[in-house]
Amino acid sequence: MPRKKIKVSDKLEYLQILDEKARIDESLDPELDGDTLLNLHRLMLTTRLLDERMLALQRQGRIGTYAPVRGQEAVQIGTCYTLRSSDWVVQSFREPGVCFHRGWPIGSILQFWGGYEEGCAVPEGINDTPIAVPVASQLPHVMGLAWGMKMKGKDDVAIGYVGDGGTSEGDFHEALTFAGVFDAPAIFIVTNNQWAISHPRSRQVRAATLAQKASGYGIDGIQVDGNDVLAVYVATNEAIDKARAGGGPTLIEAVTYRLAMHTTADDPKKYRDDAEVAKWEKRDPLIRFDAYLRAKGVLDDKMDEEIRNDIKATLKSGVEAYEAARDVDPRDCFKYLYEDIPAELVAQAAEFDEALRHEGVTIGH
Ligand SMILES: Cc1ncc(C[n+]2csc(CCOP(=O)(O)OP(=O)(O)O)c2C)c(N)n1
Ligand SMILES: [Mg+2]
Repeated sequence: MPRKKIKVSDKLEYLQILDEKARIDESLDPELDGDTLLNLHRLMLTTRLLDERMLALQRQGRIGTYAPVRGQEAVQIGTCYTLRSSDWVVQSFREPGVCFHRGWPIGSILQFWGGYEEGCAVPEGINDTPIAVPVASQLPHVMGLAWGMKMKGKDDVAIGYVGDGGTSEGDFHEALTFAGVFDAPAIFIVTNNQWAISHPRSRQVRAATLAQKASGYGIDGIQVDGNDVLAVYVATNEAIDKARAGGGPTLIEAVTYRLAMHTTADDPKKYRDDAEVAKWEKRDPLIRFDAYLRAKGVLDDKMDEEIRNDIKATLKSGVEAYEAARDVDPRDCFKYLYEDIPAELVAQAAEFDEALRHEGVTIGH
């Protein structure tokens, strides 16, 4: 027959285990032990409280800018929880929860958002790549790292993060094309938070899901409820196990919502309705998981308070470490571009010195 149907893929699934009312689908329950459940809770809460602290620090002028992650905590923690330290993590600019779980000191995360070059370095001994701000530019690195590990005969994986907006970039296409062709142990997490700054998901691409893009590259794709940490955990672990066993790459679309502004330089009230935000507030991943743990008898008020106090102490010492190391000389910006500093920069430096004197500002060294 000259015209017939070609079967492309009937594998696309949607996964939710814990629904918005904190009811679990017992047939899908991964039956994690109490310690693991509590750790997931602790890490999501750390991400939330860190986020709140970062926003406050930015508003107080103590860091430069910040890209909030409120509402996306389950995606971050569910995807990185079971990674080995030898696996590679490739982040975008909105993964503070992942950084924390991978062992980045809070002070290092603050240094990045404070604009210090030291914050661009990955802390020693952590197999992460530096935070990538150019959208989707990090994805070819996921593929490259994964392919490298395959060539070395290791069973480690590379996992990388990108937003809904990033799936429209050429780098996304190139990374998935190569990952598929080379059967690389790569996992691509698409955090579909419904917005790319002011551009809504509905105008990002006509495709009904972002997960279905996987089939264009011949790899597996799945869409999960990104506000259900159990679904994210299960889908990611399946992808990790498959990749370690030589089964190749997976794309996971985690459907969630950016509850706050794009960055601290943005005002989302200018382009989206409060009603939409309110609808997603009800799906908050922390509220859902908290209710589940309490109903299960894993969490109570006393434990919750202890966990919160622990987290607050960690955040406090992280902020102190950042501020103690913050005493740099802004005049350094004149020093490192030229071997022989041009006359106009010498003049600017003198003018800057004069301004500092005028304001009575004393600089550390
Ligand atoms: C290559 C590139 N183009 C544009 C920008 C400016 N920019 C920063 S974030 C962003 C939107 C990204 O949206 P999405 O991929 O959905 O990630 P989210 O911000 O929602 O986490 C844009 C356009 C950039 N950083 N890099
Ligand atoms: Mg987005």
